[in-house]
Amino acid sequence: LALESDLRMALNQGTQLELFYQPQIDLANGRMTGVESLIRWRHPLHGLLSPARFISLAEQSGLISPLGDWVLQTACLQGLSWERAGLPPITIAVNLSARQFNEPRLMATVQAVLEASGLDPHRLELELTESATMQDPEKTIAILRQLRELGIQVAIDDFGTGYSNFNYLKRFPVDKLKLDQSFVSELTADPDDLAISRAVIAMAHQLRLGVVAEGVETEGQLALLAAAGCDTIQGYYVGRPMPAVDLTQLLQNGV
Ligand code: G
Ligand code: G
Ligand code: MN
Ligand code: NA
Repeated sequence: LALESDLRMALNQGTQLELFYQPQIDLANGRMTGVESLIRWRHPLHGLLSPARFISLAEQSGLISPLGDWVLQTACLQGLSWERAGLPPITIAVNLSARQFNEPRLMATVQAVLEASGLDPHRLELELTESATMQDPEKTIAILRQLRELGIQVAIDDFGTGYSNFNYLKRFPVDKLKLDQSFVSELTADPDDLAISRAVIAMAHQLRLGVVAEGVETEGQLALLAAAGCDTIQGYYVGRPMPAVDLTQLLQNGV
């Protein structure tokens, strides 16, 4: 496949891949307290490619390993550079695919990248989907404990869309749930989505977990989420995924 060999080349060469960063705003004080790293590929022919175009290809071909390493390393170095510049402290969230999370070398890789970069592990957050955590739930619990011991934060991504299993949610030592954007997009129009969002937030808090609402695009959605006690919001309303230089600018302006 052409795209697969292009991706292999992009990984070897290292200049076509770029991380974008999307702000996360703490509703308690209106400040940016984190960013989610989202990969982009500047393909020489096809232009800027979204991960939807190449992540599953990377998973199938095994290229997700070097790709994931690159993402983790780049995000940690960027986080360190923001920290060194004396900018307000933020967490850097990194998405892990199911295959990446279930690789035996995950812990060694994460530890090596943290040590090499010098980033405070408390600044790193890993986003896992329910499908990644449910492949082998007992193994997941062991890995989550090790990540926690390092001080890394863990969030369950796309919460509510996967194989939600409350029995395991109870046992998984995680820090946050990311309320999927499918519940947020119709929040002001669909009472069922509002009911689900409120219930997820209330449940998360009872379990001592934070909630990040994704895909917040309007002030109306923000108001309902704030009233429901949501901790953090992310979405076009507060900022699109953007290149590191633009995120730096936002941080410097004290947003
Ligand atoms: O950035 P959005 O703009 O298009 O991302 C689309 C999907 O790609 C999301 O599900 C997101 O979690 C995933 N994604 C983005 N960046 C990464 C990454 O660095 N690694 C993995 N595994 N998935 C990513
Ligand atoms: O699966 P994950 O949550 O990691 O992916 C986040 C995806 O959602 C990315 O593709 C990102 O670009 C996209 N996204 C972020 N904010 C918004 C938003 O406000 N509206 C929409 N429609 N998509 C968003
Ligand atoms: Mn995510
Ligand atoms: Na998500």
